[in-house]
Amino acid sequence: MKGLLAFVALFVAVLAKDTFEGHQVLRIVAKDVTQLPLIKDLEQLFFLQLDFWTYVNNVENPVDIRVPAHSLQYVKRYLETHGIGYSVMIEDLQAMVDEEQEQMKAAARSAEVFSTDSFDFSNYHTLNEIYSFQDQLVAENPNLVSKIVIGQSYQGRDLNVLKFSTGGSNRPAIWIDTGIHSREWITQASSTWFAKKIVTDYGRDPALTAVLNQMDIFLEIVANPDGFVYTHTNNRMWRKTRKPNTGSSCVGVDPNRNWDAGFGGAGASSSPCNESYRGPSVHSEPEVKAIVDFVKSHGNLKAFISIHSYSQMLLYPYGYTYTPAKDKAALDSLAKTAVADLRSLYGTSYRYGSIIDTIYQASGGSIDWTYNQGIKYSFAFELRDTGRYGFNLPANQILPTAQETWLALLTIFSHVNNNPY
Ligand code: 0X9
Ligand code: ZN
Repeated sequence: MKGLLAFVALFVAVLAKDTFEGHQVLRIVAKDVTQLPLIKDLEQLFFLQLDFWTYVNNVENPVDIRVPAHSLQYVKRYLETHGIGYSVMIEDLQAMVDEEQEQMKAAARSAEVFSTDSFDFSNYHTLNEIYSFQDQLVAENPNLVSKIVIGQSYQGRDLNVLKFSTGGSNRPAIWIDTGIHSREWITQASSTWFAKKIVTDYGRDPALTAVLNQMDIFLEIVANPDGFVYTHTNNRMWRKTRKPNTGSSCVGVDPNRNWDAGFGGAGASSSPCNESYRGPSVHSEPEVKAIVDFVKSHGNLKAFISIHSYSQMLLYPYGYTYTPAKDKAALDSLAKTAVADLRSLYGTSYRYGSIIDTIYQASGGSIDWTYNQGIKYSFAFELRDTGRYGFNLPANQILPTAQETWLALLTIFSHVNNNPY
């Protein structure tokens, strides 16, 4: 009976999986500001079912849009008619998703992780595998790592945070979250590697050791577990939470527009069907509220780093306002050093600056809120790549991405540790 049920469940899951057959990702480059509203108008044409991977904000940044097969002709003709330049970034999205699935299947794996030494860091993993990895890491390193459950997701999954601590009580601390946007798979994958790196290098790498001798590190590898599970079972391109919206058939809130920092302002949507839907009220999403409560009750976080993908950027506040952060000069110079260190490994180049100047206006974002709470070193990363693969970064780039990002993280950690405030 159990076997039959499992079979039926699998069958339903397979049937329900969204396909991206015939979908292309177009990269649109506005040649002047007059073209921006024309591109923005596409957002309002709901029948096109466009998925904006980057948003319309300024002329410097291209706009990447996933266009379903049935809308391709319309969109291309629209752009051509208005003289707006574009290129096909991803020719066949489903082919990329299939390739990713094949690689996941080909890799030897087990849902239960028996040793973190044999964990396959160069492959993508399911939620269960990552959660099992976390428990095993704690079991192997009880004096350094513990697991804290900061709350439950909308669907009732534990929101797990790994705490790396060498002692003391309520030491100054660094927060890192990954995967708040569930489809950004390279972030959860890199984060899993960071967790192992910390236990491996403590006591060996002088820079990390100095940091951990005075500070704690909190790492939330899967900040949006419901969304993450959904990317595996139903829709690889799912970004938001999985909470239903009253009065709409569209599900989910953008957990990076839901924070109490310029909430509801420009750079977020009030429409539940939009990928940047801000939600019904501030901190309406349990995944966000759990972090808010943790940050407040901890009270001694000195750095807050939220890791996203893609576009290769290191960003600092603000995203909701053009008013420069009062620590802009300090943040800018630290970002500059961090991206230089990142680049030193494989030559990967990152842009850096405030969110609003560098990427686009975004209101209700996490690091704006933490910065306003007094956490001076609030940063957001956008990891690899710059659009060739977008959210479907091939698994063979996990290790290099994690390794180069680690260099930037260590630079930030050390700076924070050496510059108490
Ligand atoms: O739009 C976003 O939320 C981020 N880009 S993404 O493609 N990963 O969705 C950029 C905003 C960065 N701001 C904060 N993290 N606060
Ligand atoms: Zn993101």
